[in-house]
Amino acid sequence: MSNIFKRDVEGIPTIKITIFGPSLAGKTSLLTIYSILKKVESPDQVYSELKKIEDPTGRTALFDQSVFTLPRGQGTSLPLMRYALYSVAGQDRYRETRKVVLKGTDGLMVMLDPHNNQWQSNIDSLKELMALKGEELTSGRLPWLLVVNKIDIPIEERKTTKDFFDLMVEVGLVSNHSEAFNKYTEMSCMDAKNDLLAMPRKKDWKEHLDSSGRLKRESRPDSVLKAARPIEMLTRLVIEHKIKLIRASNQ
Ligand SMILES: Nc1nc2c(ncn2[C@@H]2O[C@H](COP(=O)(O)OP(=O)(O)O)[C@@H](O)[C@H]2O)c(=O)[nH]1
Ligand SMILES: [Mg+2]
Repeated sequence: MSNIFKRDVEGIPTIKITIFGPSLAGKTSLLTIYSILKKVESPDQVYSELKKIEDPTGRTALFDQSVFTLPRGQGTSLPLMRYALYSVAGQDRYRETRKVVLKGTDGLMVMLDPHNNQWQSNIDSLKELMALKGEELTSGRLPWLLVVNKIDIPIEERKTTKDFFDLMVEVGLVSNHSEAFNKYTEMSCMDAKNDLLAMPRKKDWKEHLDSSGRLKRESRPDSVLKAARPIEMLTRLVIEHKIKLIRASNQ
């Protein structure tokens, strides 16, 4: 495995994924939903429950973190691995903590807020990110995806997909709309949370459980699929990227 995969205190190769974005975008919400989902679907893969470091008002003060074991795919030769999910504290005053949380990150999820009155905070956040990690992101050295949350907000109160593509080009994250399209997803943590919490109240609830009482993966509501997919895609991108590095270093 070489040292391309970092190892945790138990010596298990662990990849670090960080969610970066402005305050209130929904970063903590996404980690919360993902943790609930894993707990009901695959409790054996929850290595460390969600830890939140909050200030007295309930805002993220340093980071949130949870750690999961990677499911072993059929026929893969990958050893036991873990992925640690972090989200940064988005408020301006925590700028210095964000640098620390970003250290050693293997994959980056940018999470933005489409609400009209949050537009400037998206711009500030992306500019900060470009100053810190721009070179790694645009060169392909750091795998990343961009997620716009809160797509449940009425269209007249939020920015459009095109606005976000334009912004991605403007800050230099991508060079054109087709590149932006390949990195971009929209979702709603609120819809995902509501749909997930409504499931046990459904008449056919039992049909969604396997023989051990776990939620079947194919029973994920569409909103939950959309919320979990970027994390799962990014985890895959990071592993593929690292495997390429290992192959290159063995040649
Ligand atoms: N309408 C809507 N509100 C959301 C959504 N996700 C999160 N929120 C709300 O946005 C606020 C900030 O969420 P939080 O997860 O703490 O954001 P963070 O600062 O990025 O960690 C909270 O009031 C959430 O309830 C969503 O998908 N839709
Ligand atoms: Mg937060």
